[in-house]
Amino acid sequence: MTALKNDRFLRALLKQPVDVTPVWMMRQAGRYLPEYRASRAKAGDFMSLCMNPEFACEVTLQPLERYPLDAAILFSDILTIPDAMGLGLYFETGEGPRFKKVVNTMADIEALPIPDPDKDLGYVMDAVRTIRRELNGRVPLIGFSGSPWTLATYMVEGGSSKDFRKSKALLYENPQAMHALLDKLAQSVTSYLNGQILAGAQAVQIFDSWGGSLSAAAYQEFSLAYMQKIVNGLIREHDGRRVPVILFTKGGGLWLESMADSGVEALGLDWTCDIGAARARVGDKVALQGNMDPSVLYAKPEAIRAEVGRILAAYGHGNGHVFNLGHGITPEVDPAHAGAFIEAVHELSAQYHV
Ligand code: 1CP
Repeated sequence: MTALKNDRFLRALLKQPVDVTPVWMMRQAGRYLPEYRASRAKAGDFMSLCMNPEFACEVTLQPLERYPLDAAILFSDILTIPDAMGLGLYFETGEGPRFKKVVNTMADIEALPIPDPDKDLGYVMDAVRTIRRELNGRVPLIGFSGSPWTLATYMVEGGSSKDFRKSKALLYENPQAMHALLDKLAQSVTSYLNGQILAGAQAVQIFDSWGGSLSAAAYQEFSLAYMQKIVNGLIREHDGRRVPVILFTKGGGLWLESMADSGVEALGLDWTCDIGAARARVGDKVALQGNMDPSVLYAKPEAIRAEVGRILAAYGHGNGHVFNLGHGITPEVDPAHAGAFIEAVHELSAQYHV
């Protein structure tokens, strides 16, 4: 394998010294980029982008052609797993993801297969291999999956939800069924992420986008416990290097201590936490990734720069910070503003690494 030319992202996750704070953006390949919209039109639709390794590679690299990002993230979606379980994922234009089949009962759950990464999700493994080849060591490649709880919400609701009415009703009415579903998803996610690592992903992130919708007790029992199972089953060394794991629970700021005890290398923070206070709470256990409000990118470059400076100062001197947004970049953002953000992180962070 080619040696990495820029490994500051992996070094920061392992709390090793870096010259400047590394930065990437959740959803960095996406609709705010005109070249992404052109590729999607060429492919036909979003799932065709994901399922064709050449297209997935093309859009993964697009933000790296524009900006000096410190990591690439596999272009795919968290909903590939429920699709591979036979639920039939499709996208209604402007409506977000939908499933042809939903999961309601213990019988539905028992009938779900655990996908084989190479047979059922081979297109994702091919995309990882293609992207690694094309990156040629420029920056590390991040693999990812949704958390069991986050995937379960889509499978039970049949798509996106604001209130998680059906998934929470199932959780409280029939906790055994919810546990059975989460257990199957934890097994599926573990082998999916291990497949990505063997195919060449150099770090992995678990997106627990909807963990923050749960009560403190339910979060422990129905989200964190299953992410813990995954972490326990992941390949942690590959090709002679540690493969760091990042856990991102959106809205999880109150539970950082227990997340830090899970054995992951890093926690992703949304913008509701003060990153300095978060650092004091987790101590030396984990690195932190985050946490600018993506809405700051609607403001002028000077305001973006000021907010980047504020977050860098809040984290303070020393190692263990990967800069990111607190959630995905939105389609309305001006690409020039994303550029100003990345430039500001590199320029303003050098003083914290001397
Ligand atoms: O082109 C389009 O219209 C599709 C928009 C889109 C994109 C660009 C979707 C549909 N997925 C993606 C790519 C994607 N999804 C990536 C690519 C890598 C990157 O550049 O970051 C990643 C990491 C995801 C992960 C994902 N998908 C999450 C977790 C992260 C998060 O934002 O919380 C979730 C919740 C999804 C589900 C999903 N897929 C697509 C949409 C619009 C959604 C969210 C719907 C909802 O809000 O419920």
